[in-house]
Amino acid sequence: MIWNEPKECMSRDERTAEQSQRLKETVNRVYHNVAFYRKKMQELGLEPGDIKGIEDIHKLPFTTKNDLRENYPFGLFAVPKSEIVRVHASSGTTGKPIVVGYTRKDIDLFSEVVARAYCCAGATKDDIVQIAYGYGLFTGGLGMHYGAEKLGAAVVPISGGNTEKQLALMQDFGSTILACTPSYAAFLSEAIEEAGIDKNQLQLKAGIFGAEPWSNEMRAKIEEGLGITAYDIYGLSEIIGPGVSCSCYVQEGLHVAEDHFYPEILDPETLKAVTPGTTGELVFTTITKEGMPLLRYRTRDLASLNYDACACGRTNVRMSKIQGRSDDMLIIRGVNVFPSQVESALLEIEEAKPHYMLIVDRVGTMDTLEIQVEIDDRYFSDEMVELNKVRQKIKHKVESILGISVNINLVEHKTIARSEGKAKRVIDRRKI
Ligand code: DLL
Repeated sequence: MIWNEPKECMSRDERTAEQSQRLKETVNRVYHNVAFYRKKMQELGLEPGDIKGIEDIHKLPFTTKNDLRENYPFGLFAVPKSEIVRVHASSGTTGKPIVVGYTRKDIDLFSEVVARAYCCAGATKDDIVQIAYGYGLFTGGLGMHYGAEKLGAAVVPISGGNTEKQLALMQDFGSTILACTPSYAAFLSEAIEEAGIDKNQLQLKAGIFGAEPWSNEMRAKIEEGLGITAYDIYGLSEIIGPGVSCSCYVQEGLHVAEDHFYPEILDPETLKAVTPGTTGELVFTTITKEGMPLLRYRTRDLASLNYDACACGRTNVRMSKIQGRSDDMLIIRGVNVFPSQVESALLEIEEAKPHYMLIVDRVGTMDTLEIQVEIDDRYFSDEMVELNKVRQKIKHKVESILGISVNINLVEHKTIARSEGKAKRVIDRRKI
């Protein structure tokens, strides 16, 4: 079933006409309501009237994570604060998170695109959806929750973690759809096996997994382990959260909700459009959002677009699975981590030097993060107790900024290799 056939199955001509109209409205809105965009457009000598349709999108300025950071927390909102009904936040490149705001209409549109994703995965109002994405500032839990309610399914808002309870409720309630990160899905499938639960006795039929990169091999493993069909859902807080795109039963790419989020693929170096089908950086313009519309937001995610017809009947463009990033962001246990966040934490600690190395690994299905930190000679000690105090202090600071647990490994000054060019700060040993 298709959730919103008129919107998901439009002809390309209708689509372009609608996108053009919506882009013009958005440009007008941000020009008149967001000082940041007015200034950027003025610097380019652009007025809203210069944007005549979607073909003019390349004239518009870009937006980056840094722009969000500089306008922290509410500087990019395009409506008075009284119109905002919810905020979410996600990791920034330093200590401060980036913040996004939604009007009531934005929440409706968020729920709409997530309902489409559930439908893509074959879910209906008869399903029981177990949501094991984190609830809170992260868009995953609440985003998937509102979408499932819009669909009319029964939601089990268990949030992430607490594996024993996940398994108990999955059996007792007969959950039919599981929504969580792919790594947690893999972890649950192992836990099911270890607990001696027969997967064929579970009612689960599909999973909607995203928020981190995963491969088709991983998909096959999860499908086998849980006895389900697994679907990919993509999104980012800046644009809406989950539901920017999702895969259908054809499993050849993710349909973009392009009546709301207009995608471009650009060469990350030249910022020029690549030839269709080529991998480059995904850039999105929100064309219906009210609270915090963004023009040409550089996601740093690498993917390609495919405009061919899809056997499922939806006509909206498909993006490939995410192939990587054009920056150094890592996703560890579903949480976005920038090496620069670690650096800004260390700079606040007297005993630590800003020389560090992140070592990411996957033990079984669980990501681990070890951080090697050089400490100042003055504080290096033979006393375990003293060193432990320093370690705890660093661990506490880093964990409070990253939001995940880490192992801190203290090393002596000048242990970590210095580089003459771009410092190598990360060793990622995971096989995704
Ligand atoms: O991860 C939103 C989300 C929640 C998507 C639940 C899907 C399910 P952020 O925390 O802002 O938002 O992180 C966004 O996560 O730029 C990608 O790098 C990565 N990402 C999200 N979905 C996928 C996916 C949420 N399906 C960042 N495949 C994005 C690969 C993904 N990477």
